[in-house]
Amino acid sequence: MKINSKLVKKLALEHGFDDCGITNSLPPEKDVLFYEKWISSGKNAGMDYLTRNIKIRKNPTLLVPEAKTVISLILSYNINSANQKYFISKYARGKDYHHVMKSKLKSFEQKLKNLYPDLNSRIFTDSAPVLERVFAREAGLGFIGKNTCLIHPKYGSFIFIGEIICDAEAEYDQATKGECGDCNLCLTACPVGALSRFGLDANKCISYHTIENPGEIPEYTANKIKNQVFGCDICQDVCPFNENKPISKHKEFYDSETIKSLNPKKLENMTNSQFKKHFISTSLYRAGKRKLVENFKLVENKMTK
Ligand code: B12
Ligand code: SF4
Ligand code: SF4
Repeated sequence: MKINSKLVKKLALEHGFDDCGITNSLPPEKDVLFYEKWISSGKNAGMDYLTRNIKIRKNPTLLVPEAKTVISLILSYNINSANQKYFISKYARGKDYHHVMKSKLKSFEQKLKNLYPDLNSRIFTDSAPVLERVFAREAGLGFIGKNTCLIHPKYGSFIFIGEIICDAEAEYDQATKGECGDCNLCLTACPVGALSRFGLDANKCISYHTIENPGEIPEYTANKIKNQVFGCDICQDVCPFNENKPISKHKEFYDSETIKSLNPKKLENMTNSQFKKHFISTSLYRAGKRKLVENFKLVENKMTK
């Protein structure tokens, strides 16, 4: 079976995605090698899940039988929001993108299934062993910068990636050719020196330690944290490719009252069930109340020094 790529891309834009590109489901060897080297040098820090399922990352037919095609889709979250006293990464100021992206992918997949009833497919965003940035680049949705982010020519890097992997054939897009050139702004701006030509070293990264690391933040990184309670956007904020980009049309990602009014006292006084009620629809919920309280303590200590 073959899907009509032009039609699928047109339907994706009509469905509200900001862009769509289509590529074959085998990731290039150079990217697989890069990934394996990244893992073997320990740059994944405590994210053990990244060391598992490497076979699947290399070969998506283990996720979707007979997989041939990746339909890669993006949503911009370039929101117009002033930084606050306690910094929360832009990606987490509105609704949890996993929910927003998944529901959009699901309804779009259904549209495709109505059009192609024999299509066998699955949707993914963030949570599966899929090399999402690589497929998006191969699908012509942008290049991968030295900050390791996918940079879309129209929307910049404040974008989420999702994909539909399916067993149909298609006309494929050309991979994006752009690059950073001589620019090194993100490398020099990163307060912990986590970026290099070997990728991002999560052992140092503020984003990793304030979001994903369930344990104590090591001294080296803790010393460099200023007001970052959850995540870090420095290597994207300094990027010239993010200047003058259109504001996201997806209101779900705009600042939510819950996040805007968050402060350490309020958080500490919340019961676990209140925390769940207020935060379950946001990306902060996954980190958990205890982790957020610890992060606030660290930041408050810095502010009173
Ligand atoms: C683990 C993870 C993290 C880790 C590690 C990030 C990292 N840079 O590796 C941490 C917690 C730090 C993180 C932070 C963020 N993340 Co994150 N994360 C992931 C996850 C789950 C896996 C990424 C991964 O495999 N990393 C390992 C490296 C080696 O792989 P990679 O980054 O994909 O890079 C590949 C290519 O870029 C290429 N490559 C890169 N450099 C080079 C150089 C050479 C020479 C070659 C040949 C190839 C090459 O090869 C690599 C692997 O094949 C993906 C979802 C997914 N399934 O892909 C989301 C994902 C990458 N994250 C995303 C986002 C939005 C973020 C944050 C902005 C938000 C946040 N969570 O704070 C920050 C951004 C920080 C940053 N500068 O990357 C988006 C990326 C959007 C974009 N524009 O690129 C993703 C795709 C989730 C999604 N579905 O939208 N993340
Ligand atoms: S997210 Fe922050 S700490 Fe991590 S690499 Fe980017 S600038 Fe450095
Ligand atoms: S800041 Fe410069 S080096 Fe870093 S990703 Fe953007 S263009 Fe590339």
